[in-house]
Amino acid sequence: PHQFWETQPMPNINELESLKPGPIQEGILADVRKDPFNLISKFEWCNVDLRNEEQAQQVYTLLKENYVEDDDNMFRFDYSIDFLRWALLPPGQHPDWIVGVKVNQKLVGFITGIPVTLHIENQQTKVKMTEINFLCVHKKIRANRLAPVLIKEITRRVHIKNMWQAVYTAGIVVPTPISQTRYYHRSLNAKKLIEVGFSSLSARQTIARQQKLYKLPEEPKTQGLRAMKKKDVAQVTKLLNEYLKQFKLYFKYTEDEVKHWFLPRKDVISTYVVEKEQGVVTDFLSFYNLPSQVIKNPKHTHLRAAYSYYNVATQTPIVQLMYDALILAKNEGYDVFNALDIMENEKFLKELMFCPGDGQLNYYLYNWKLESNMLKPEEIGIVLV
Ligand code: EN5
Repeated sequence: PHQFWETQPMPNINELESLKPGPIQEGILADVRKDPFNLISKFEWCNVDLRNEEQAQQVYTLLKENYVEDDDNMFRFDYSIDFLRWALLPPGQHPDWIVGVKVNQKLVGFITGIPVTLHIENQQTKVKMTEINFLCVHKKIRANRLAPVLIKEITRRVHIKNMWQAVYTAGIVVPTPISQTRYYHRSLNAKKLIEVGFSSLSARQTIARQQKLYKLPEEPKTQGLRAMKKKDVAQVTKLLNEYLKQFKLYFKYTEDEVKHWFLPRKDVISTYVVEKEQGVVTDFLSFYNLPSQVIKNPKHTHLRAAYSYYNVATQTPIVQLMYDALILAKNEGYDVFNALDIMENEKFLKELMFCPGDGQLNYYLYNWKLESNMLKPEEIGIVLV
């Protein structure tokens, strides 16, 4: 059933017992293929430069029309160009890790990697690797088995940089997940969620009752809460790295990376810090903007969704901090606030009236065997965008 994945250094359930923790295959730099994998005729590789307006537009359109949908094909992710630049041009990015496949100048396939340092299971094990995302094949050529070639080609380009592991997530199950997490949703605009079919009314419910149930105050409650600024970077970096150490999977962030990933960018990433006394940042919250296109609806074209990113609470109760996140997101015009059941999120999901969604998110490590084969969602300390 997984013709391709069976050829890859991914443990299957029966092998898990006999493997020892660490890399599954040792990589040999001299053995890495020097030239790109062959494509069927008319298909060509290209490196995509997202700083270029036309190329960014091509990627935007491919993803908007062909990327991830929910199980019932009602919604499809609609990543903006600014978001893609944020997600794919972090410090240290390699130009040939943004890979396209074209047919007669038209982009029909895509896959990306970004460099990360991943800490795995204990604080000593840190591995420089790639985070893979945005694998997309145009709907009209799905029968051509292009996805395995895209995966093999980016793997080759990562190997050339002497890196042998990857981390990625997917809504579907392939061999072999290291964790299975669930999406939770908090309604911010009950009427619209019902109108687009994102949520449904039970027999005894009315729109008015739902609106009342999910009503939020006009302003956040936490004293000293404000948008993150450049001057906060050093403190946020310390708070973040210290916080993440408790998880079995987390990235180590440099100050440059925190600047990139956390400084607010309009309609991309929102980060708010708590500055209680003069100059001391004690907590922060963040969420990113990922709208979905509503596939067939007479009244609405888009759903505005905020996704919980990283939140660190050392002085403010986590429930209060995240309640403020909901209020801020509501005031920024979002219809729904989404979060996974990872990190410490279970501590606020129920109390703040999040409901489990019908979507799962599976986490994967390429060419790495864990000590504990499966991680619990609350042991995961990384969020991919
Ligand atoms: C790439 N590296 O399935 C990985 N979303 O629950 C990408 N469901 O929005 C992988 N089906 O449950 C992404 N409403 C995998 C996720 C793909 C998208 C996806 C799910 C996540 C989702 C919604 C809408 C379902 C529509 C029908 C959902 C019900 C909950 C509702 C929330 C509001 C309050 C009342 C209850």
